[in-house]
Amino acid sequence: MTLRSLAAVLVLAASAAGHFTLDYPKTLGFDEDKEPSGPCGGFDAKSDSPSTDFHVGGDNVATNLLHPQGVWLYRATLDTTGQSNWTAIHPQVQQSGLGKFCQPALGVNASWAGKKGLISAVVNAPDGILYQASRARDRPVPPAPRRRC
Ligand SMILES: [Cu+2]
Repeated sequence: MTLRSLAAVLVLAASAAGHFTLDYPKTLGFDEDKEPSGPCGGFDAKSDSPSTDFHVGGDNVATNLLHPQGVWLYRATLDTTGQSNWTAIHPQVQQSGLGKFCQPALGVNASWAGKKGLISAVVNAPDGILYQASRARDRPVPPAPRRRC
């Protein structure tokens, strides 16, 4: 086997092992096969899943990428069905190398204080665009720095 074909096999193996997980805030659900389905990785945002505390002024968004690279988009909406009004909350950022990746202080619009909404991490990975989302509720107190990072 040449090095080149070995590399191809390794990339395929990484794909088979999964895509990415949203570790904080808590995901609505993870299913590897459904993760390419927007807006929430195949899970219904309307379900009565509990909300994670998330400080509107800036909180941790922690992911674990199971691909060697990806470009992240972070977005949020007050539409708790997830069907509309998604707003980017950070410029897109490239991750090189697989593994844990954390934004320590992603903030949303200050006017969202006291409200519930959805926070989403989307990655453009080698095998396509993958989605995860979390139901989040503002907490007035900022988190300890890098609490989940
Ligand atoms: Cu994947």
